[in-house]
Amino acid sequence: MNSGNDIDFDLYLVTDRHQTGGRPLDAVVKEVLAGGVRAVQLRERDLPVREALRWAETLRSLTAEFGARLLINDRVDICLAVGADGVQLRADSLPIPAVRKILGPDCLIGRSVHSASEAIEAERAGADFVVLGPIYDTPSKRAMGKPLGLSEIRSSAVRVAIPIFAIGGIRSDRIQEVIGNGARGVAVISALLQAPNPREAAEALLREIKAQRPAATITQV
Ligand code: 3NM
Repeated sequence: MNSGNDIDFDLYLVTDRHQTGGRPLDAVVKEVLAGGVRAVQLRERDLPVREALRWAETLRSLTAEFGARLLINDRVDICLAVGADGVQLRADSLPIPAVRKILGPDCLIGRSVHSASEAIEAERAGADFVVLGPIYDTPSKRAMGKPLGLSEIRSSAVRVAIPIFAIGGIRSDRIQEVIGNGARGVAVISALLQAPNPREAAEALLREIKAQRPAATITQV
């Protein structure tokens, strides 16, 4: 069973400081937050733990300033140390029930999944939401093989009650179809971090999500 934690965001920024075009990550994240994004995942997987902790502290202050959620990829210890809102778990992370015991009922647990069956498993294990991808081709995930396509969102959405965030190659012109196929929202790296104007890019993505949400229905497979 999941904890029943409400998810209060539709657009989820995932960080990658190598994709900011040389701009400091914190400056770009601040612009994205100013544009209305209410959830950020720290995902700097190539960093030693102490440097990751420093980024977590920086992003904790920034997200707090904007009333936004901060989630930490994989590292439950960093989440606790900086008072983040939750973690984003991978297949090789600690299992969800163990993380729930450590972090308690109120923390957000997101699970990254690559199929409808993994989404079902994540929900059963107690995840609050899943991030499903890669939906489209994306340079950051080519190693993972073929994109899943919209049908995997559809088959997941009819099988799980927790929110699904689509990831992988999401741009504003793709929001309509991912939400139309049952995603609650989207998670992005390049659409925000590579944008020449990250604040405007965030506003545009949020506008598109808001335009689609009232019409969003879950199509039966
Ligand atoms: N996870 P962009 S795809 C971090 O499929 C990540 O689990 C994925 O980057 C998954 O928004 C992905 O630039 C990369 O396509 C997302």
